[in-house]
Amino acid sequence: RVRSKTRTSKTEPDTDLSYPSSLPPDEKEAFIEICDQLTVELLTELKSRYELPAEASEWVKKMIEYNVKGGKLNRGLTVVSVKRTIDAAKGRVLSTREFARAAVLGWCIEWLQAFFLVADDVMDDSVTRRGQPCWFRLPQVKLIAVNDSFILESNVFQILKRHFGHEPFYVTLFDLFREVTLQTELGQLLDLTSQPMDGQIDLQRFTPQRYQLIVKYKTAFYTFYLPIACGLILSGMGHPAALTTARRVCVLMGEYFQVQDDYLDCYGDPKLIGKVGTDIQDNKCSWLVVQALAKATPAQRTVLEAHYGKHEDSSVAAVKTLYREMGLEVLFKQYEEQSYTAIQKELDALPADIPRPVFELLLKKIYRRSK
Ligand code: DMA
Ligand code: MG
Ligand code: MG
Ligand code: MG
Repeated sequence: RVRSKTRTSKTEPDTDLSYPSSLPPDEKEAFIEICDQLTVELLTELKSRYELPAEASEWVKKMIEYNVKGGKLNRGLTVVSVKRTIDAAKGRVLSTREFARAAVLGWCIEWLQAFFLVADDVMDDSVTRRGQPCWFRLPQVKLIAVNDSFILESNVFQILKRHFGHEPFYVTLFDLFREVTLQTELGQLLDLTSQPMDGQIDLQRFTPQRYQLIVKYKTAFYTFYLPIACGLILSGMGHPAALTTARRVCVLMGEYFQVQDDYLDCYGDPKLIGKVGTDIQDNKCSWLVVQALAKATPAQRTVLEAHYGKHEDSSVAAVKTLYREMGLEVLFKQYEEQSYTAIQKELDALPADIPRPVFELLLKKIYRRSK
């Protein structure tokens, strides 16, 4: 009898995994090289195990190249710095292999982010992302982008299984990614339904409480908590108490980060942020509109009611003029300083088992960011 050659779901032993024996000295370059290896592995598996014809795997290759690379890589690189910082405290230096494995986990987050962004741009009807047209804007792509975003999400779990399936902490990692994905999707739900669906504009719903809930779920968990938790788990430091402490600080930083994102949507330079703002047109529960509503006179509120959430250039301009009159730029700068100080204070109180330098580095990277 001929035995079926169909592969069972065996988890590869550690020795099956190859990592580059040397990497460029520049951390970011080395990190990017790992992405190329992961892409090759995924495409090979699509052809061999999933019978994907060359034409279709070519699509996936282009789709990955277009959407996964080209970000700031803050999230992915954070996994590496957590691992490095914890090892350094034990007097150890990362080997090339250890760097590569931390980088693989970092790329899982970058891949997850690519999934969220491809879908987010469809839902937000955005125009550009990372300095190029949004993926769904390409005439040959359109709504295939929806399925492509699912493929990017599945890729995360393929990479996790291949590289960490044999580890005792695999289930913990898997559960973390699954949980953070759901949290982000729920945040996106809150973001997208912050206005009633019947076309009525009800600015009463844009409260600071609603805002905090949206940004905690749609941004903080995947942007800050996920990379830190990944680094802790990979370093054998992912015990519940450490994760809970990390989560609290990450939620604070995430809120600060999304307030900046909302500010930059209106005031950022598209050449730097790589995207054109759409929050006013999209009727988003942005930090700016929440602040404006909190201090608006009845006349100013009428302006917002007439122009917020409208696509005409004149309405967008009217809202921007109002923001200027209300001094929202100054208010943001004040928030930025206050928030920075508050986070710094939290960091000073962190227990010893949390890698404080990593948080400090992250905070430094985002403080007064212009992109
Ligand atoms: C960001 O929301 C959240 C996710 C999950 C992508 P956003 O729409 O403000 O992001 P961006 O400004 O990058 O489109
Ligand atoms: Mg968006
Ligand atoms: Mg969005
Ligand atoms: Mg935004």
